[in-house]
Amino acid sequence: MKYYVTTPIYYVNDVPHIGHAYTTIAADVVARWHRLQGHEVFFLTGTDEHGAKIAQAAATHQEPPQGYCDRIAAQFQADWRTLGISNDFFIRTTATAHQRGVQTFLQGLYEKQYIYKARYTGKYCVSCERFLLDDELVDGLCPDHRIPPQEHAEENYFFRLSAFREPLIHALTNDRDPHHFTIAPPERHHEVLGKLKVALADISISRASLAWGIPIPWDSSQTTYVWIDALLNYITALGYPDERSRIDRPVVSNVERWWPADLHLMAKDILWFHAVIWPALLLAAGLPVPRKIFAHGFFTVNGQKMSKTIGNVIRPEELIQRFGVDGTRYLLLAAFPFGSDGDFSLATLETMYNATLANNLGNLVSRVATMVDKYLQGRVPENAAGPIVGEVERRLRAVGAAFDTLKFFEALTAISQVADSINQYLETQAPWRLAKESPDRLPAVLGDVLRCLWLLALYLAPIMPTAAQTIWTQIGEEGHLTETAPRWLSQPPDRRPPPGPPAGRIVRPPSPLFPRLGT
Ligand code: ME8
Repeated sequence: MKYYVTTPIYYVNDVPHIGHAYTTIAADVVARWHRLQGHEVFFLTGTDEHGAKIAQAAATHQEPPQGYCDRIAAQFQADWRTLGISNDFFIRTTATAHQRGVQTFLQGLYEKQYIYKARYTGKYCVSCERFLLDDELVDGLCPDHRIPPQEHAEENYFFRLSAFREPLIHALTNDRDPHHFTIAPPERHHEVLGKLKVALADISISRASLAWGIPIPWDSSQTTYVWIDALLNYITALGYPDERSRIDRPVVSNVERWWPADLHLMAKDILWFHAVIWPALLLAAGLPVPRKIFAHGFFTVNGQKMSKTIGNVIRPEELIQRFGVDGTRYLLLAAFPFGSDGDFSLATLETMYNATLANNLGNLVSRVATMVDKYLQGRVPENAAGPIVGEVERRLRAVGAAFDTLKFFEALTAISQVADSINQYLETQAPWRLAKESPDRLPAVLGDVLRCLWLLALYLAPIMPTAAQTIWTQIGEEGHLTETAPRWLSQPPDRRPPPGPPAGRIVRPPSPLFPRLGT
């Protein structure tokens, strides 16, 4: 099975913050979860580098636009490396190959007469990079950015988006439509469908007065509207239009191999572009539409929208310094259900870190390693596989199902409850008492717990790859978890070998996985 997952490509008007990290970590979890099951994955992220907003940011920094974009794009790449993001490619919209792909795509639509020229007057919000309708304005201001939109009146090229209203409604509501696709969570599907049913107007796809963009191929006095340029990244990253493979049949091009995307992930702010404009562009070009579009919620920080003006923008490195990379990945996804809006405060993240990571999970791993070291001379005992192992495996299978449906919060809650149960099992079995009263029962109890930790590490790996590998090695496994896991997970549950490290392996003395935070 193959799986193509994307994040939005982020604007380089500022350095990455935890809003960008949130979606990128979620996409990384999905990518890692699929790889863990032995699927072939293409995971794409990148940066959106054209348009008025970026031109302004470069001017503010007194840098040439390309140099400015290079600097910020490098920052995104560095942050994603630090956060353990396993993207297979990083697309930048100022790359020559992307620009060529955009021009080929637009030329195709122009030749099919999906593009026409008209005069346009409208109110443009540079921060949104879109035109706002009069009824969207609040006191004459953009509702999101609280700034007055700029009046625009110019000749532009338009895309016949209105022609796709019926086909899109049909594709969304009929699963037998060859272009069927889904929008999740369901409330987002209803929201898009509701709006589509009201009306769908053509959209301007070029700018006459903005130089920082991709020239329209048949009229170099205009540049491509940044959103059209940006959406096309999802196919130009695959090498669209793949001239070589057209000559080279039967070689399968990367576009044929990976397109359509299985999942476009984003927050709800940019759903309309992905759920309506993007599929319409693809339909017009005769290309398949993405299979699923998932729009998660928007979060605030201490109850306020993150903004430079308020000064409450949190950078990923601030969380990493406090909670480590794995802690940050865990906490961002464990704080509230994926798909809902939420709020972060450093104080609640700290409480959660100490309770679930330091006290529960970290402590569990370290006490098991200590006991195996002390009572069994550090050796993994023969397989006993008591009922707790089957129980933990069954509960963790539900975690897999939660990953499949992007229910990260539910997955992490379940993992934490499993860790709780294993801790309770240790309390009731009390190996420290067995050591005195019936030492012959010790191997079975501790062996079971080791097997449970093996399972826990496996299901934790998409979220906390480093901690999972540390647990894996600590309980006596050799090699890399990501190499063993696909062989195990890809088999039907009733045919899998028993979980756990082989008997006789050495369990290493504990090192703290998640050091407790001082108050
Ligand atoms: O919109 N809560 O880029 P962008 C949750 N370039 N997610 C958040 C967030 C928050 N507070 N803040 C940001 C663009 N995000 C375009 C996209 S794609 C073809 C072009 C995340 O830099 C979330 O994924 O404004 C949101 O959709 C995205 O950042 C917007 O990033």
